[in-house]
Amino acid sequence: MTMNVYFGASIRGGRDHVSVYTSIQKLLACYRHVLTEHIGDSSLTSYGECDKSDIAIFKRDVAWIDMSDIVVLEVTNPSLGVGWEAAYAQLQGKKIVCLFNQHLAKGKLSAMIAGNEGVNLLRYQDIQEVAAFFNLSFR
Ligand code: 6IA
Repeated sequence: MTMNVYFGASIRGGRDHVSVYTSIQKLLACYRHVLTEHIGDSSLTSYGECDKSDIAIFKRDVAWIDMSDIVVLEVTNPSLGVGWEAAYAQLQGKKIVCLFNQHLAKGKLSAMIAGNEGVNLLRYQDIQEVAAFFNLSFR
């Protein structure tokens, strides 16, 4: 059976790290079906995907989290939506991986992620570390 991954990262919180999201999404696709292909799409700006209402986006994303076997969140750029997704996924009992890039971060990671024992947190310096982590976790 195909295993689904929900990959979340900042959208309205800012798209500065979109190239990192694209790389992570490509890595994830080697192991799982990625439900959220728009996250690494460099053409999606913080105004993007205007053809869908916020209500439609919310309902679709909640349904995708419900369908996922694992939720992977890139949390370097603070995002209200990603924080909400982490809390929802945790309450649903999903396995959660959070990725925090120590080079790109402008501040400290929220204690609600950093201090959360229900989250598998990888503090990484470069994409090779993420690749090695996925290789170990998803094989
Ligand atoms: O608060 P943020 O926008 O940074 O929240 C980002 C998170 O919420 C991502 O992990 C997404 O899964 C979800 N999300 C937020 N906006 C969207 C969206 N279109 N499409 C899909 N997922 C979304 C937003 C378009 C909008 C900028 C007009």
